[in-house]
Amino acid sequence: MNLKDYLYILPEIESAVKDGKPVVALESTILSHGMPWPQNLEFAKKVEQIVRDNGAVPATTAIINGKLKVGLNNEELELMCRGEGVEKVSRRDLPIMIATSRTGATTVASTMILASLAGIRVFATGGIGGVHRGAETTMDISADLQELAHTPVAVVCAGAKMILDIGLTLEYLETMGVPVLGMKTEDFPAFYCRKSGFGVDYAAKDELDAAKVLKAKWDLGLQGGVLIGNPVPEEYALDFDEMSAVIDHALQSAEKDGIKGKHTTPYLLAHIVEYTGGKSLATNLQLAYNNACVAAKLAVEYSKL
Ligand code: PSU
Ligand code: MN
Repeated sequence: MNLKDYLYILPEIESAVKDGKPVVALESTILSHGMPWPQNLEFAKKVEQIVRDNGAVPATTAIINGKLKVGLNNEELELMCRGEGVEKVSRRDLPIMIATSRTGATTVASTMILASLAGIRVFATGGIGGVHRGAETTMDISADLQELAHTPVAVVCAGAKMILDIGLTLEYLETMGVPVLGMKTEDFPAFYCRKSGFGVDYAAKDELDAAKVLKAKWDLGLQGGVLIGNPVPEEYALDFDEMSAVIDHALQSAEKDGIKGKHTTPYLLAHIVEYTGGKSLATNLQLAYNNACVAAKLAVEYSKL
C-alpha cells in the first residue's frame, strides 16, 4: 500500500511539515454541517488567514471524490461550504468514503486522522463532540473522544456545548488519559460561555507553556492527543442561563423529531442558530477565530522546541 494513493497534501503544507515549520489543521464539518451558507465561506477563508497572520500554514481537511485532502483550494472550500451532497465523515466512515469515491466533511475525529497522516500536530476547531446528555441510555459518545485518546494531535477548542454532558465528557477524557488544558484559565469553557462549572487539569500560562506539555507527552511516546480549552473572548460571550434554555429547547425538539446518531449534533447546532436569531453564530465565528490564533501560536512554539 502506498499512502500517496489516498492522501493528497497541498505542496505548501507538505514542504512546511518536512521543514518542521508550523502548520495548523482545520476541520470541514464545522463548515458543511455547523454553519449556514454563505457566512461559512467567509469564515473558512478568514480562519485560514488568521492562521497565516500568526505564523503558521493552514490545512483545511476534507474527503473529495474519495481522496483524503489536506489543504483545500478555493473551489474545494466552496464545495464544502455549499454542502450539497457533502456527508459528515467520522472515523468509521473514512474507509467507506474512499471505497465509494464520495465527498464528505471531516469531523474533529477524522480531521485528527488526516492531520496525523500528514504529520500535522496542531488543530483548531470550534467545539468538540463528547458524551451526550442521556448517554447512559443512548450510548451516544462522540468518536472525537476516542480519537483524542489514540491520535497524536493537539486540539484547540472553545470547550464543548451544553448539548453535551460536560462533566461526563471530562470524565471520559480522564479515563482515556487525555490531558485537558485551559488556555490562561482554570475553567473548562462551555463554547458560548467562558465557564462550564468544571475545571481543567492544568491552566497553561501561554502557548509556549502548552507546547511544552505536548512535547513532554510525545517525547515519552504516550499515545493520543491533548485538548486545549480556549474560552471565547469576553466581549462575545453569551449569557449562560439564556443559552441553557435555548439548548434545552433544541434537545426537546430533537427528541420530538426522533433525531439519532450522527444527525444529532448538526440538528442541534442548526436549531441553536435558529432560536438565537444569528446571535450564537456571531459568537461561534469569533470563538473559532480565537482558537485559530491560539493554535497558530501553539504550532509556532511547538516547532521551536
Ligand atoms: N460541536 C460544535 N460544532 C461542530 C461540531 C461539534 O459545537 O461543528 C462538529 C465537529 O465536527 C465535531 C462533530 O467533531 O460535530 C461531532 O459530531 P458527533 O457528535 O456526531 O461525533
Ligand atoms: Mn454521536
